[in-house]
Amino acid sequence: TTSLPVYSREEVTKHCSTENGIWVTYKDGVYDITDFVSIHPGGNKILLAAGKALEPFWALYAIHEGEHVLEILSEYKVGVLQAEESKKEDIKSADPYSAEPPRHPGLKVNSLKPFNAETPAAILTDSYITPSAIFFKRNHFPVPCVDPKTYVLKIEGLPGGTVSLTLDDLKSHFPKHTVMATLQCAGNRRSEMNKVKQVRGLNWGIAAISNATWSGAYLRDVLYHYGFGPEVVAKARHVQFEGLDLDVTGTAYGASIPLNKAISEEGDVLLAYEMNGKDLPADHGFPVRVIVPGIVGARNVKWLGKIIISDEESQSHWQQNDYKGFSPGTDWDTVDLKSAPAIQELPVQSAITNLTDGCSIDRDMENVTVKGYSWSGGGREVVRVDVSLDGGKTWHVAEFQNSEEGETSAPSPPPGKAWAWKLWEITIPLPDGAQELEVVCKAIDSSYNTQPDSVAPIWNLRGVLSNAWHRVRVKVE
Ligand code: HEM
Ligand code: MTE
Ligand code: MO
Repeated sequence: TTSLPVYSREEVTKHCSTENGIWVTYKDGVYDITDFVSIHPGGNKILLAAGKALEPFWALYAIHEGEHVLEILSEYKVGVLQAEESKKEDIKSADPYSAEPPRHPGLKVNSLKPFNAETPAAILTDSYITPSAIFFKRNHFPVPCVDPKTYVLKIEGLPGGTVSLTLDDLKSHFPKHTVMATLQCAGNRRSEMNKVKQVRGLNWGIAAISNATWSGAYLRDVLYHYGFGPEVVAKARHVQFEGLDLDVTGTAYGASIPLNKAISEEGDVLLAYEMNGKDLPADHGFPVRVIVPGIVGARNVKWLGKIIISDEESQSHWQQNDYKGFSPGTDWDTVDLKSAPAIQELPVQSAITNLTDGCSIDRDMENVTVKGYSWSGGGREVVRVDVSLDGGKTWHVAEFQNSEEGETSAPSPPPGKAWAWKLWEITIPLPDGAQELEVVCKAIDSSYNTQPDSVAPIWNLRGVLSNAWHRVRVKVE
């Protein structure tokens, strides 16, 4: 074995620029991460740790706790830190997560800091409208504490200059509209991609998706009220949103949507201040968030602080370098993050919620019941869900929950405005003598788009857009 050179802290500190190389320490190891910086999934804030110890930064992002992160780091080891010095490392920083809201104990937590959790799959489709407490939560930073009395929403890019609105302005000057919309994270079902080949991101199961009613003012009403018109249309293409939640560098979460979607009468884009008939909960963007029905969760900016009408997309990391799809052949060494468009409308999706992979059912049962959800992006309605018990050789058409089922019913949406999911169910006779079933579902939307049959051809390095047929193996015992 070769023994690595020993470096002092002072020496490491000098390596904090691209010219001298970017070095960091972790415990008593010294790492040259110059080549990793541009492919870091968390973006260039990694440079904050240049020449320093990683620990205090990683303490802010528990996402780094996994073995996979240490594995990546180990590839870049170039030396060890002088013995006495490594013990001196005790840089404590105040915990920015000390004021997080209370959360439902049933949530399946993916990461605590920032808080990311999904609804338990078994209860996901128990109600058509997901109770807010168990609605999936996807935060990139600490939840900001916003005082509704002093809250101001700024709008830039209108002819009359910057507009400032209070929460009261929003509630009292504009008609209140309620829209039922399903939100889905781009990373929903990422864990299935991980089984094909490791991807980078939170290991979401099938429940980074939930359905709620949202109430507030239409974004278009607000924009038109403050002077939006042909003059703006001539120059602008995008509407950017900035959150009030900040990362360690003071940069806000941000995203943008096409201007057409924002102002269309058919778009139903809301500046929402209520979720399921109550004030927005802290985790879901209190006091105001934007709801962009049919569009990937990431653009539904919470804790909305600013709206910017612009000729360009949001320059935020999440619009420019993340939430994009790539070829299965693209890896972190070859990826050109700028080359793909930002995800907006999501593809058609469905999953089985009442059976889990590896579960067993009683062979004396005559029938097997399969339940799940289905949804598609862009307001495309799911028109059919097919279910198979034999891995896709033979198929049965599932039934949507209908109006006879009381509160679980979905009123049929106008064409092109199917913002909410459709829950489905089917009971199929148990095939004679079957030892094992491979239960599969796939949805078809109003454009006759359907889900791909397997994960490998849609695998991508970030694990987004995971919408292959959902397959669950069930033992018959
Ligand atoms: C995400 C590795 C340093 C901030 C990630 C992920 C990996 C990674 C693998 C994706 C994790 C996952 O989703 O499974 C590393 C390595 C580092 C490093 C190897 C050191 C060599 C840092 C530093 C910061 C940082 C110093 C902050 C100052 C972030 C953030 C994310 C992230 C914010 C999350 C992005 C998101 O929300 O999806 N990092 N990281 N990282 N990293 Fe790092
Ligand atoms: N808005 C802000 N300000 N900060 C965030 O971290 N996360 C986005 C989006 N809006 C986020 C945000 C992502 S990736 C998703 S999937 C949805 O919020 C999740 O919304 P929810 O937590 O209400 O389910
Ligand atoms: Mo997301």
